[in-house]
Amino acid sequence: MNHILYESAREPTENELIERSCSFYKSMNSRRSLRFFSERDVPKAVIETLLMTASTAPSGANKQPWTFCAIRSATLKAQIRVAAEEEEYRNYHGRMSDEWLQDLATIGTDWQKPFLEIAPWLIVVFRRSYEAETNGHKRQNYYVQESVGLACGFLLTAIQQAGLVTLTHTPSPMDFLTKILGRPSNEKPFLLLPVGYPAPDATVPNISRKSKEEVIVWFD
Ligand code: IYR
Repeated sequence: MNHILYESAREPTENELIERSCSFYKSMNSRRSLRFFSERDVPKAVIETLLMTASTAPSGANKQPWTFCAIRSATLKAQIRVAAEEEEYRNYHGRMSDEWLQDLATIGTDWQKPFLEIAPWLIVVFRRSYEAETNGHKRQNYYVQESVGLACGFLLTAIQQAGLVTLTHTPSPMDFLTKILGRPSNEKPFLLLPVGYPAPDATVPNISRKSKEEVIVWFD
C-alpha cells in the first residue's frame, strides 16, 4: 500500500452546496444529443483537454482501460461515414426489430450520417479488454464496460461544460473503426462521438426527461 494525503477543497457551506448543485443541474439539463453540427473548427488543444478530463474517470484497479482516437482528417472522416452508413443501412432495413424502429420514429434517425463528415472532430472511444505485455502475457483489466462508460460520461460532461455539443453514436457493428484506425486486437470500439458547435438551424427531438418521482426512490 502506498498512500498520500488527500488534498481536499474547503468544505462548502450549505448555501454553496445548494447553489452549485442547482446551477450544475441546470447546465446539464440543457444538454441535448445533437445531429446537426457547424463546420466551425475546434482547436486541437481543447479536444486534448476534454479527453484528459475523460481520463480522470475512476476505473477498476485504476487500469484506465481506454484509448481515445481524435480524428480531424477529412479523408478518415469520409471513410468512417461510408462504413458507418453501410452498417446503418442494414440496421434500418432488416436488422432492427419493428419495436426498435417504432421507438426511434420520434427521434427521427435514419441510416444517413452526414454529421460524421460535417463535425470538425470525431472521437472514437476504445475499450481495452486486456494489456498485451512484451512476453505475450495478457494482463487483465477489470470492469472495463463500467470504467469506459464512466469515462464517456465524464467526456460528455466536459463537452457540455465547454459549450460544445456531441452525439453518442453507436453504428453497429463497429469493427470497421478498428480496421480504419488500425487499432490493436486488445482494443474494441465502444462509442463514436462527433464533437463541435451546433449548426445555427439545428433541431432536436421534442422529447422530455423522466420526473424525479419516476427516477428516485428515497429511503430516508
Ligand atoms: N445506431 C443507430 C440506431 C439508433 C439506436 C438507438 I438505441 C438510438 O437511441 C438512436 C439510433 C443510429 O445511430 O441511427
